[in-house]
Amino acid sequence: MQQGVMELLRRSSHISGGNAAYVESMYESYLLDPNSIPDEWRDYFDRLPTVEAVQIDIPHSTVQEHFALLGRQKRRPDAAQHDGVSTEYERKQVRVVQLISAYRQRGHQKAMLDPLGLAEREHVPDLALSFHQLSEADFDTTFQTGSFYIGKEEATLREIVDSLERTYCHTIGSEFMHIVSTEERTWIQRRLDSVRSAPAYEPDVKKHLLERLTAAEGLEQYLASRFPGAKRFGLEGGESLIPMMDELVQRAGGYGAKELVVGMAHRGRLAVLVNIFGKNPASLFDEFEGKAIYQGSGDVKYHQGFSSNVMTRGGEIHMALAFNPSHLEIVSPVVEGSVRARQDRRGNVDRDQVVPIIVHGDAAFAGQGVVMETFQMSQTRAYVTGGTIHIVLNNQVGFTTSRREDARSTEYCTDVAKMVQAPIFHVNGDDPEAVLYVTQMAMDYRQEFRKDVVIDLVCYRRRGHNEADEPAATQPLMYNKIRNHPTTRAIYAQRLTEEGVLADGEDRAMQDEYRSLLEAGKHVAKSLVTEPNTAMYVDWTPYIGQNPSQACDTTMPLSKLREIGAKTTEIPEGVVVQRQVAKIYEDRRKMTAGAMPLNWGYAELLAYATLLDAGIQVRLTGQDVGRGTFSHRHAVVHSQKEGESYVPLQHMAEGQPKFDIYDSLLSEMAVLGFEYGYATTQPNALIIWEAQFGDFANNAQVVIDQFITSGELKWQRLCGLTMLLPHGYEGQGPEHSSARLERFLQMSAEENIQVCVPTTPAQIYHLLRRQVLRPVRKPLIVFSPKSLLRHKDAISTLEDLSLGSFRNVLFDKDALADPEKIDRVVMCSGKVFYELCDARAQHGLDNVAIVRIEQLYPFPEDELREAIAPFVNMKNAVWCQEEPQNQGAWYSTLHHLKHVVRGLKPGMAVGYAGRPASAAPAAGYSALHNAQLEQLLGDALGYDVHRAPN
Ligand SMILES: Cc1ncc(C[n+]2csc(CCOP(=O)(O)OP(=O)(O)O)c2C)c(N)n1
Repeated sequence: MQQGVMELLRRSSHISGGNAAYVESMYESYLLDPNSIPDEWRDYFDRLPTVEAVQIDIPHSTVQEHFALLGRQKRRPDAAQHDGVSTEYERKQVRVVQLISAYRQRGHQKAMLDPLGLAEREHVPDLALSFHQLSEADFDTTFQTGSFYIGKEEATLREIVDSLERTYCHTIGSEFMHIVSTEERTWIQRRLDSVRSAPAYEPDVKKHLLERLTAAEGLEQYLASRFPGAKRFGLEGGESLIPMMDELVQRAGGYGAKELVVGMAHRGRLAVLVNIFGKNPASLFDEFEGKAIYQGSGDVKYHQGFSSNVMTRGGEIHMALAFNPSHLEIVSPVVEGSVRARQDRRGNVDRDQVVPIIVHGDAAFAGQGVVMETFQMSQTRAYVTGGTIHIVLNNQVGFTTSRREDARSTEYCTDVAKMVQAPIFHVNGDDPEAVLYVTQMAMDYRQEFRKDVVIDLVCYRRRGHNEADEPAATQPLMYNKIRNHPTTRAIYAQRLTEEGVLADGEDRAMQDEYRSLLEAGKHVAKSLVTEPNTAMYVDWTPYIGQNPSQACDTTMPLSKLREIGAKTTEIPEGVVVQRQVAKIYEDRRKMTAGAMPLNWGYAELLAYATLLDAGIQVRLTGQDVGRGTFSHRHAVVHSQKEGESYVPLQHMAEGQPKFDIYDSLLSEMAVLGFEYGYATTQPNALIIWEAQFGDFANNAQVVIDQFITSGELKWQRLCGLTMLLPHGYEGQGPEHSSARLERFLQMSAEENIQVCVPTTPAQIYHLLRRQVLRPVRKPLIVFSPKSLLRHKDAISTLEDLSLGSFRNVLFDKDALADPEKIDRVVMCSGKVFYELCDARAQHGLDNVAIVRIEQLYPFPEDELREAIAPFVNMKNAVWCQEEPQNQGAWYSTLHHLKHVVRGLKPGMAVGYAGRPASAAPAAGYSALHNAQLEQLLGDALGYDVHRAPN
């Protein structure tokens, strides 16, 4: 386009000589940054034809108008009126515009961001006058200011440079020119330019800032003196976080927000708990003294969550600090999930009533991959939360690792945020007013654009990584500097005294007041609501202390089930369904009528549909869940005509609960973390994450280890999340066979989770219903099938759904017909059952019973005993699995099997029939896979695999 436009401009009879040069450079500036040139010129270039339309003439009147304007602008009293001089002036004018643009692009690199002054302020060539062919000799020349000098059309170059330095290179470094949206960029630019990045705050605002800094410093000092050497991951050096958080809460409240969910790591957490959330200092001191009473296995004090209500200028606001493990950053998606659940609960589609705030460490933010995943989720349909305020508590060191050479390759620790074009405000933590200003701007940006924004609070760490560490051992120069560096509070108090804002003794009085409150063990968060509005909480009491093995009635009258089934297959006429999908829906109609056996996909959808009918929300996410990786679900159909999608389960009845089904981005870790956050916030819903293949869940292992399996025992936080993990040895190679059952079983203890391997459509139907109809909220890990989705024998009837329930153990009905014939009992889980049945039939074996254990944890010993007790002539008991011996359920289940078998037949061993131990989950060659299968079936059923069947 550029060449074409230039040509067009040149050919215009009105543009010649110096004028053309001026317009050309103006146009170049426009291409670089449309906001860097005066509005009229931007509009003009915006309206220029594209290269294809370049032959079309620009109306002469338009060009004339602009040159009339230009003429007015250039005829300065100090400019001589002959052509040469005015051309030179015009050139300079353009250079000034380019200089302004350069400051916006790169001013942050020169800004004074480091309170310690250790980071050398960079020499940024683009900001030198000479780079733009300007010099100090031009200082007193007056130029047009374009969109920079808001409210002032022209200024001397000296004024312009002074203002640029103040706006872009002082204690705030703003990165926003990477944002593609002109509207957003202009918004930020105007905010910064209008007050030169430094608004004049009223004395009471300044005093409040100092009071909050006093709180931050006061708590750490108090803890240091009362509990010297105790680990608390103090905030010292980053005290500005407290006024920042305080402002975020107040400003969010002012916008009408009702809830805030905060995620943060160890650093400064105690200060936030006490000074922002209003945790009673006395109970914190009890924890330091080991007096606190914990339930379950508990957790350290700087991982504990908390919630409270505080009063803001816009009303009461409920705040939750998420429980988090030591694994840095993994709490981020959990916070997002919790926020989304709250927004959904409120029906807050504008996402302005619940706001996520996440505090990061600089090393963790730059290093942990889940940060990128969480950003990538931030605007997707399934996971959007309307923008997160990210605060990086950038103390310039990670444990002992220095920031530049080792901690990262990026320029800033915040660079990852640019991938979603978030604005990034770097701010010097020793300038509390600048901190306040960027905080206000960040919250305003979030509420205006509903997108993520980052504040990089550049500060330092006064002590070691924790209070027992000696930091000078690894960062000698930095700590030499820190030792002599006054605290942020002291610097600001001095500034306010000099400004005359503080009267004599006021500073001391503030400190004394805070300390005496602490000593009295009183609340120090002034806006805490002592009698909170309980309507803002969800009542979890119905789910607490429930027996996880309690029975559950999941039956439903057949007629009602048929009625619901019919609705799930209704597709409006206008939606033209693809041929295979139409066949699936047609088959479902037949299944509803009882004309066809019911398959897995339909049973699963009926579980959702019946729950919706019972008023229960269902949410299902994961990669390709709409169709289903194995094409069995087709819960979302796509019209072949218009391409739009239609979800029958969203059209079951007027005012039905939400049925959310979203294909996820290609992430496991952040997505599973998000769903954990959602499920721990919303008890009365079926929340499901499905892995594409079960083995991919290991990308989310941290979420599984740190939250799903241990969260309840560490933090007493219930979670009813369901994970569907496709699992089964189909000869597809080492990947995609195993969802690593052994890992989940190894993590099972204290009734923390449920591990199930359903093998029939009726079983998955009842299992999913049981998960939410029982008042038990425990994570459910389902090892779901692949080939069984279409297996001729893995079928059920509508009656099985209507009348049955989930059975932890499936008895062998055929064998029970004549139990005395049975001398061999094979116990198994999952798909291998069908292979065992086929082999038993092929070999004509009538002495073998095959019992399926469909729930492996909590292990159903009583039901297993009941299933095999009738086989009084049992001589062999065998566990059969398709997984290798070191994997699958064998080792973690053996003690239960032995206990049951020996209870019936004292001294009897339990044999193993399965693949030999293996480093990889499965064989890479299908011939080997088949040979192993034949062998394990023979071992289980007790025949010689080398002899042909009868
Ligand atoms: C995933 C993970 N890896 C390693 C650690 C160990 N660790 C704890 S704090 C820390 C340094 C964090 O540095 P930074 O993010 O800058 O936060 P800071 O402690 O400086 O506030 C490390 C490596 C951890 N907690 N989590």
